[in-house]
Amino acid sequence: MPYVASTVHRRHQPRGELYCGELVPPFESPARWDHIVSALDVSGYGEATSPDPISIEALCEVHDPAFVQFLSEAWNVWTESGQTGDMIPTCFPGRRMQHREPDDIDGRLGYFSFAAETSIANGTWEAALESAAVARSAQQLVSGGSSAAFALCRPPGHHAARDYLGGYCYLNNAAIAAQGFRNDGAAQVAVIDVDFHHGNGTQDIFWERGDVFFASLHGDPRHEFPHFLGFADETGAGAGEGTTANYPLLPGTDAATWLEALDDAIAAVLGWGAEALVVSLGVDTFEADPISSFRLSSDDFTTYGRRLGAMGLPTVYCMEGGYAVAEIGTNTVNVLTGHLEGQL
Ligand code: 7XA
Ligand code: ZN
Repeated sequence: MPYVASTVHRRHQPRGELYCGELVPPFESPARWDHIVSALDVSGYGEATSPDPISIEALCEVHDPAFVQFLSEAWNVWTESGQTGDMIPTCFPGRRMQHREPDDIDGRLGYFSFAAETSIANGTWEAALESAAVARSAQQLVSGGSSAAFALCRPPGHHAARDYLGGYCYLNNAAIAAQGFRNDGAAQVAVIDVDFHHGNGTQDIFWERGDVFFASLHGDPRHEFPHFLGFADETGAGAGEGTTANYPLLPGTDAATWLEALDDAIAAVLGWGAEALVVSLGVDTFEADPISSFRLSSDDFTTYGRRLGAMGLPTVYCMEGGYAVAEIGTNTVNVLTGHLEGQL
């Protein structure tokens, strides 16, 4: 399976993450990427393919142009206004407040964010843009004839909605890949999100679209981030009614329960008639993940990779979360290798 990656991700290195009332070293670190590349190398996946540049117009197929404009200029505007720290959002539009973009950069930051663990630093925009390019290039490899490809995206993307960032995500790489499949001729595209956290951003982007099916298995939002989306009764609206499927699962969920939900999601996607598949691949469902609570073992990743491969769809895997850094490479490669075994 070919994989697409770029070292430009290293430009994104926020100084800290707000976690349990402390500013701690970010869980979403450049080392994650290094461990995945090493594991791909050891397992014989060969050299990475470099991405082609992605246009602003391509981003705006799934994101609000005003949000993209904000992301592209935020760091420069922030530093030119005399700020020296990273951009941490601290003020959000609450219920019954106005949803109007302010002029002030701190106000704009809060307006375009939903969570404060995610900051914008020097190089964040360049890395996020490259991460989107990685996803789109992997999708183009698949549309061009490869049965599957892996997009080693960093920063991740599935929490980034049409017009807000959060959960370590800025641009929604999986949505960009799904839109790419549509542009390249697939009439119906599915996204299956297997990250521990609900893909609120992807759901938001495709909520009212009947051409993209979104299924997510994740920690129950009553207990887990992002808390305010991902309930089982969210099924889409308008033309998208019935094309969203959520599987909220309790803390401590084991492989048997998780795989049952995956089988259900796979049946829903196949029954709907998907012609291409994007997998939001977070491996923070791992039993030793430091910020998550499911109990999948490294072998379980191979098991579910086989089931995804057996769907027989042209597939792009987009990297999302996973913070057990020592095992992130093994767990990621296990899914990809399982996929290759399953598709035979
Ligand atoms: O899939 N998303 C993640 O892995 C990021 C979750 C961020 C949680 C932050 C909670 N304060
Ligand atoms: Zn996650």
